[in-house]
Amino acid sequence: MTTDNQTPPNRKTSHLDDFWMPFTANRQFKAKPRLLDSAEGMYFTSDDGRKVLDGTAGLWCCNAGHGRREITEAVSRQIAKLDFAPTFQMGHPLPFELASRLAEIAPAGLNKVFFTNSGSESVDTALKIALAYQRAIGQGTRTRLIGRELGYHGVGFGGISVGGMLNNRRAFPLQLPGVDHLPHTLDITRNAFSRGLPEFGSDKAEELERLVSLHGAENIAAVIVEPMSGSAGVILPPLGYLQRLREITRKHGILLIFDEVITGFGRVGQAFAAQRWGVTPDLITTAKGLTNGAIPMGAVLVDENIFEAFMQGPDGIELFHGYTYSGHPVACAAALATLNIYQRDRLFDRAIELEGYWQDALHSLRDLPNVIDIRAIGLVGGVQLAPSGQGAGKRGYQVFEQCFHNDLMVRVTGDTLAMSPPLIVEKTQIDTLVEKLADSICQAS
Ligand code: PXG
Repeated sequence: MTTDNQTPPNRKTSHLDDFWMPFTANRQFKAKPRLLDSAEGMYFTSDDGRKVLDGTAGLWCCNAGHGRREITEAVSRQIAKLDFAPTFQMGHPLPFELASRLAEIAPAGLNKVFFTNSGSESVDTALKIALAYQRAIGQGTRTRLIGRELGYHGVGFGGISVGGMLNNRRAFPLQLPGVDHLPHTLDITRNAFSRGLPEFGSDKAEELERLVSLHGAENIAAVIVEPMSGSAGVILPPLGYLQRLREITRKHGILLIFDEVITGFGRVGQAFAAQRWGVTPDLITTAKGLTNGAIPMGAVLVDENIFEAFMQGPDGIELFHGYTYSGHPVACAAALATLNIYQRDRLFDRAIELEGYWQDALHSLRDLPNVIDIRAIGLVGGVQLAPSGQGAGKRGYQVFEQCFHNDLMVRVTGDTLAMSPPLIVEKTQIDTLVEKLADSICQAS
């Protein structure tokens, strides 16, 4: 804001100045931009004409690869036919059809679907449903929420309150009250270079019993965790950990929410991590892969008993919550086309079939300089480097930049490189990805 006696800052130097980029070092980026122009299959094309291998499915969302004609065509047809229709006290067929399709692939019982536009909205929706449900069943004292250290649940006030990534929280001190955090499960000392799920750490779930003893179960509404933490650097659940969380929550009448914004839609080898690891939560939050990233959309899958509890109340609106774009026709069309591709091409199975190859490939980096851990499951992997003497995150960022320079897109969080290629990836492309990553790690050392 400028006042009369203040001159506006004038650092406009290029056409990139006015977009305040999300989760980006704006000044650094604009001084040395990385711009993408188009995408097809496993590759982006950069603005300088390079083919860049997509090692991250965009931002963990393009699970069926880029430029899928079926999705593009479904979106074009739908926008021409019905560009928008309200879903508040009105309806159109697509969200009903999409909800049924999601219920078919969801864990048994999670067959009620609330639509949102993003992962952050899915998380806030799930937390609100959990609180309102406890009231609906006469458990209104259950208002506390429990998240986990290093958890990422998007950027809404609910999500950052239960989330556990310091930088996402520290500048926003006004958060939800009554939130606790379980300890994270990253334990490199005991679990470094584990193949598949790490052996040690299921005891970290016992901390939930301690929080129950401290606050009383009658005051706790829900626990939310990512079954596998994505953003914090691919942190896998120790063997038995999720099972233990389920036992403890069930015993105490606490709802369990799995945030599957990243793990949903095949990333770890089944439709949802809940199925891969045999633990059924009460709610699942999704987004990203739901539409293959083509149109923003999220969904919360809810246990039918939770939904039924709301249907026992007085006539009228059962849940005062929703978004203008909940069940948007164009997003639904994109999601339906996406689910068709996932099922027709058996892409979730591919993540299982390629898992061994993927793990071998990533674990081949073990002896490279500064590699201190490798974690991989399904078609997701993290390679953690020791921080350089210049500070935490510097080496990781250097490798990320070098990868892009070497025509490979990866994600970096701290000193961990995260990879989650589209599920259409071929073995030869896995080889290329790993070679380019290895080169970049060596060059950055
Ligand atoms: N929950 C989880 C588990 C997520 O990973 C969100 C919620 C929020 O989704 P939206 O659609 O509101 O962004 C996410 C998002 C990264 C990265 O590379 C991860 C996300 C988003 C952008 C980058 O770590 N996850």
